[in-house]
Amino acid sequence: MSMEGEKVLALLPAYNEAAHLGGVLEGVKKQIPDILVVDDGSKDNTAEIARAAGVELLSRGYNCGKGQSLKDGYSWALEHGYDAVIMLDSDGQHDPACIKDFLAKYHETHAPLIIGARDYGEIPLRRRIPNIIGRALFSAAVGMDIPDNQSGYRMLDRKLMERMLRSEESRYHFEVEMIAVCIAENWPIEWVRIPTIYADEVSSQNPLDQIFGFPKMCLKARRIIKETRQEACSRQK
Ligand SMILES: Nc1nc2c(ncn2[C@@H]2O[C@H](COP(=O)(O)OP(=O)(O)O)[C@@H](O)[C@H]2O)c(=O)[nH]1
Ligand SMILES: [Mg+2]
Repeated sequence: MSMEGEKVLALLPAYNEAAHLGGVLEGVKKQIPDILVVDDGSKDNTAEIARAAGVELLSRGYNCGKGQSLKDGYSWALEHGYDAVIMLDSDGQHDPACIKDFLAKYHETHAPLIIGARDYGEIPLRRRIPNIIGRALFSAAVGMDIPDNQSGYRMLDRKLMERMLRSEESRYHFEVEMIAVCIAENWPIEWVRIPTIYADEVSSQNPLDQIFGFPKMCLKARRIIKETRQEACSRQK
């Protein structure tokens, strides 16, 4: 999609999302014509649904993880001359109608990273408490208020896509690493409000990994910030 001469691509990672992908793509098409689905060894007919919808598709026979699929999507976008991507989940948790809010924010700020932040007030209490604690701990770890570190609804410019292709993270921590990279590089992060949608979806993340992985993730974010800043300092010497 062209916005003041800028080409923007919608990027949807999809793993076994046959039940939701078709509906999500219909919604996305109303907002933006250029769409890429990255299917990553799905065992259902995710790929057929993308083909039937007439969108661009990268599909491989084995699973490499969400982070790797996003990187594949960025490489494709850069090769095809896109200036920015808007990435969103294919499981129905992200309302495609918000794409226009990302475009408006990008137009206004040209921030390298714009993240869709869920309004925690809308989340059931059982989920809200861990979210509030997680927000406080993560924000303290990285030294900046990060209202939503988990959200996969994001817009990235070329500079950040190129930078993230250097990441070695292939799975979920990729998105947290992206936040750390922006903080370390002093690249502004902007936010748009998105609704919280819990449908019948089941997360493919293991709950124990989510709990015990959290402190590790905070430490990793701190380490990335420190190392990236050191790298920048030694470049300047
Ligand atoms: N291509 C690809 N997509 C994935 C993979 N794992 C998850 N996804 C997609 O990433 C999005 C978020 O995954 P989900 O399991 O719902 O995570 P959660 O909502 O953060 O709990 C969905 O669109 C998934 O289909 C993967 O290994 N490969
Ligand atoms: Mg989900």
